[in-house]
Amino acid sequence: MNYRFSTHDYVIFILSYAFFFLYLADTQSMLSFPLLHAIPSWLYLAVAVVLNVWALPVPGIHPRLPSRPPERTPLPSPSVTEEPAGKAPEPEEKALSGPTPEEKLGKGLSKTHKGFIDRISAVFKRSSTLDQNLLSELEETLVGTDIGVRTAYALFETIQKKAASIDGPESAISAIRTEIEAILEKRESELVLPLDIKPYVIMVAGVNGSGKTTTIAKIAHRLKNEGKSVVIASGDTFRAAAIEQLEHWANRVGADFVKAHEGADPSSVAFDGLQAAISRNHDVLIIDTAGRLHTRENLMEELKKTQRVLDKKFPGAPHEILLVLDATLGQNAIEQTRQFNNALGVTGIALTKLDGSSKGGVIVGIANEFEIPIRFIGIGEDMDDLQPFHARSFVNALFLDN
Ligand SMILES: Nc1nc2c(ncn2[C@@H]2O[C@H](COP(=O)(O)OP(=O)(O)O)[C@@H](O)[C@H]2O)c(=O)[nH]1
Ligand SMILES: [Mg+2]
Repeated sequence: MNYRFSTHDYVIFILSYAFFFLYLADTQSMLSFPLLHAIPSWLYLAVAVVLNVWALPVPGIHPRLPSRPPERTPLPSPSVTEEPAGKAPEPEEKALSGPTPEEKLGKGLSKTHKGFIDRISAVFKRSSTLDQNLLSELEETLVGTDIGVRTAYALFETIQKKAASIDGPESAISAIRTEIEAILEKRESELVLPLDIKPYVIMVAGVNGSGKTTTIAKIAHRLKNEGKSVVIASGDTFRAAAIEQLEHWANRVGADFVKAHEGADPSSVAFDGLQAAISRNHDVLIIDTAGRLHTRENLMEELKKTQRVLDKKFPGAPHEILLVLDATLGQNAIEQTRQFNNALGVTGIALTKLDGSSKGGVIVGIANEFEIPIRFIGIGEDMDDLQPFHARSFVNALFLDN
């Protein structure tokens, strides 16, 4: 069972033993206080037993454990997805064994399939000859998707060049698929921790609500499963609730946590995190950052300052500047990448909320316009719903008609 005792649990345990000793002392007539002695000894025992059982991590009994199986760890505030109302619940056996990563990816990308691939397919289904009319319709459709104008034209030109060999809807879609895969393949590069860098410092940036905090929790969860020791620093000091949210997840995934107070200087929190990572001998430090600031000071300047502070203390840090992007924003994500990359030199991207978006085609635009590795994709709110980005499986899932 993946449950860690918290301070709260230990206090309850200690209390339960205190009551047990009171019970023993009372049965041996060793309680010298008349007030304590007046209480029947069975009551001490009952309280001890109740407290002890209460602190056991048993689903349905423990106050902070859900009564459903704990393998899947949902995030606290599910965002609204476009699931049809009245959908039948998944069978119990399915929930226990769980879908495979491929099934999850296919399901996660089903909305993007409809919003991107189905639109292109529809063009070819209207006519079987690749004439001028169809080509201009394709051009218009591609520009209307979320991949961005530049990438739309690049894709269009490739198809135009291959026009002679395209003899029907299937070969047209297959040509587009090949091109998309070629674009995405160039950005496939998993986040691998080098053995000679310790602590490996990951600074996570992105606008508010993009999914930074939950992505940090998911990455920490992955790293912990790989046997790494992780410390998380709460550099988003804008709201106290954001710090608490991160602390909750750090506890939940078993990562060490460096807490800041609301309004603290983000770069000094990052510095404290680095200091803690070094002195406590952690493998990885993950730093959360703000998507906006208390002061009118420029966010990018603040993030650059954090970068400088880290590099000064530990030359080379941060080793990864991970930009978290929300797929539901469509083409805005391209603009965000440009801004963060110009300011910070982004070294990796995590694209979140693909499961809730029909605009996931934006990943093709990002991959085409920026030479930045795509490290992760977020396809849901469970801890395991962050997958390393693999171009081939992504494209397979994207073109899956489900
Ligand atoms: N459906 C879905 N929701 C996500 C995903 N990643 C993050 N979220 C949700 O997005 C919301 C904002 O996330 P949060 O981590 O607080 O964003 P932050 O402001 O950048 O730290 C939360 O409700 C998360 O549960 C994802 O991959 N899929
Ligand atoms: Mg946050």
